[in-house]
Amino acid sequence: MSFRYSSRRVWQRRLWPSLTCTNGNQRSQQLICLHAQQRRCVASTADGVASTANAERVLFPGALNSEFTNAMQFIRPSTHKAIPTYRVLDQYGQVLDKETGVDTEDEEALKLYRNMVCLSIMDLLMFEAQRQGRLSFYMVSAGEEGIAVGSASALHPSDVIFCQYRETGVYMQRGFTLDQFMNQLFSNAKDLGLGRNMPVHYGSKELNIQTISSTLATQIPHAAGAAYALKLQNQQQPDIAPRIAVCYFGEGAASEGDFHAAMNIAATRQVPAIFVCRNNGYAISTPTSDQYRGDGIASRGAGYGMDTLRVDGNDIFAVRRATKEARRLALEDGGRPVLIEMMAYRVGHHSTSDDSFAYRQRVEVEDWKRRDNPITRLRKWLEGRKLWDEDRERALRSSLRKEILVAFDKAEKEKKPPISNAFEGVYEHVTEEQRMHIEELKDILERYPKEYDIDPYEEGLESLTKLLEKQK
Ligand SMILES: Cc1ncc(C[n+]2csc(CCOP(=O)(O)OP(=O)(O)O)c2C)c(N)n1
Ligand SMILES: [Mg+2]
Repeated sequence: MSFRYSSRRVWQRRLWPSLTCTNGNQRSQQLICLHAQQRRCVASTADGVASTANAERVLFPGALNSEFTNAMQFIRPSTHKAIPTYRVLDQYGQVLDKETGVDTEDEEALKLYRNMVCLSIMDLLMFEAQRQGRLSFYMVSAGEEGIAVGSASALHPSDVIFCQYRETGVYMQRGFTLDQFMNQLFSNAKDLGLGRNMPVHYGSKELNIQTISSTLATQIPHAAGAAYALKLQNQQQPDIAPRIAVCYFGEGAASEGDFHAAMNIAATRQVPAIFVCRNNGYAISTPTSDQYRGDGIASRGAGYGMDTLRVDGNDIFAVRRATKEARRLALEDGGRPVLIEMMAYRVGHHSTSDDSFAYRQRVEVEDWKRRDNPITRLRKWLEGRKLWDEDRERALRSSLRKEILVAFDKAEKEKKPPISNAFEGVYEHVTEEQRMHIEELKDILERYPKEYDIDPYEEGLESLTKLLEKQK
């Protein structure tokens, strides 16, 4: 009895300061949480206590429910079995558990297949376009199409998504159009990002996908923070459908400090978030064997106290089912973070700036291409159900190719945004220093018209003159 009393006082002392700067409504909600936490604390202490002479376990504040032992056994990860990899289909497109089956309608499966094929064709064409000098940069998703398309298909459109850069399939599945992709790749005047970002750094407010940033792992704490905001919003606005934050990152990004900070805050705050790690075996030229010694990234999720699953990324049905279940878990008890490690192999080069055969054998890549692939695995399943054949494949590929090239040509011909755009959007008014830069730039462009072709830019030099006048 006396323990219960003192534990309540400890909880009150710990939590009371955070209650002082809130309004009445928030305060009563926090009090409800406080009482729930007290109840949990008391329940977990009721039968195992250090003060009892023959206690079997101790309740250190930092390790609840740990049994005493007189056997000194270091944990040796190398003696443990690796975390298993969840699959629905085998490599031949056969359903492994006939009873559970596949929870995707035929029509939906065909749509997923179409999007994966579209993504792979777009990747090939854009990679070539970069080689021809028509695009400055590109990154393909080869081998990882199932992860992006499959997981996005299991989310709610209002969920807020944070991507790394190899998740073009997430955008495609959410409805980002070919025109929108192409406008961004060409940084033209119709680009949603105003032509200010590197190619492949898409973003869409309408589709609830935050704009990609190249600075590795920064999206992970952003997602944890957004998920915390969503947790509060879900509580405070019960008549709106609850939503979660979803964050994608590579296993290489998981070596950044930001990853660890984000995991820990997400776990301690119990936020409604899914962290999707794409483990594709490489961080540019660094293979996973040089990145970590533990059991992939999944073991870290368990370390942070999160529900965690490892999934075969070549199996789109497994990806979909895992994401659907993760979303359900993420919204349980007001919020809970979940980590899914999706396994795949990066078939393509890291980006158009990389030649991966400088650090890996061609035969390794060829082996993987032959062995497994998310597109061929789904195709085998579709063929097994008589939903697909060679003729349909040929027709689909030819029509997608045409659609992509039409969008490509259109975007290539579009004007670039006005040059003045480079100076806008940071300060409310043009600063003195910026004014000097604008004048200098204008002067250079006027003096060297042969060196600097300003024809492709909307309004030509006029936009700079206008900006200077507007800001007088
Ligand atoms: C903070 C930071 N450090 C380094 C880089 C350079 N960089 C770009 S991508 C990359 C590898 C990331 O690997 P991974 O997260 O596994 O993603 P993948 O490219 O395999 O999809 C590195 C090191 C960067 N962009 N940002
Ligand atoms: Mg990687």
